[in-house]
Amino acid sequence: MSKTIFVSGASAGFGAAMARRFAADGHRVIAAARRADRLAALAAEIGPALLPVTLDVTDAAAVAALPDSLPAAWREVDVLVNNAGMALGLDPAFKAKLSDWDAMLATNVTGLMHLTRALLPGMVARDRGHIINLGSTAGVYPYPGGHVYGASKAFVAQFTLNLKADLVGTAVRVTCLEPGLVGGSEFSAVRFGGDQARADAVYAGTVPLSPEDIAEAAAWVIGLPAHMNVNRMELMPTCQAPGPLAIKRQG
Ligand code: 8X3
Repeated sequence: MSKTIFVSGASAGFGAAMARRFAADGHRVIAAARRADRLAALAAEIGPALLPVTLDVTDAAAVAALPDSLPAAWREVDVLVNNAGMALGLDPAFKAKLSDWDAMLATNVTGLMHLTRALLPGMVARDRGHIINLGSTAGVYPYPGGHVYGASKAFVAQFTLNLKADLVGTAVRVTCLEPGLVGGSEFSAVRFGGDQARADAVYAGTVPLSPEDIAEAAAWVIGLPAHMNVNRMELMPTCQAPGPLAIKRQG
């Protein structure tokens, strides 16, 4: 059955891959992002199955106004993919920029909360819907320099489970997708302030997951029978594993 799917952060990476995949599967996609030029290119590529919406998820007023600002034929959102998010910096916590921490929380946590709060009431009223939140293995397994990024993704995972608790008795589903190493997106370039060589080094010699792999997982999750809810799904490439605990040896 064709669904109307709202994807935040749809101008690149996982979001753009999901927009392409969902449209190819016969769904309609509301593609939201800050970069209107990227969205226009995606709309030109995908055609009328895609509605581009310029939106900054950290703009609380714009997010609150979103449901009523959508064209009437697009207002009944069946699936919200809270994909917008980023990591900034990999310095240790005692050197990290406070402004980076604030920016990560504003998008990964507050933006996700606000979009959820804006679109969830309609889903509950229609007794139909699915929220897919993009968590991360960084929200489960700590690593040096992960501090606020990992903590923001731990929030996403727990928020997902707590939403589920409130939605028992409705037909609305909630899922946290938790990818590990994924190449082919702007993620690492953004984390390193545009240093492409440093970003490329993250994936050197690996076969990471791709944005299309994440879209595959999302497509599977939303296509499951209505009585099946995937609470959390952790995804890693075969070449990755949760690391050993750190030990400082003497001498
Ligand atoms: C991304 C996972 O390990 O690259 O969410 O930070 S990691």
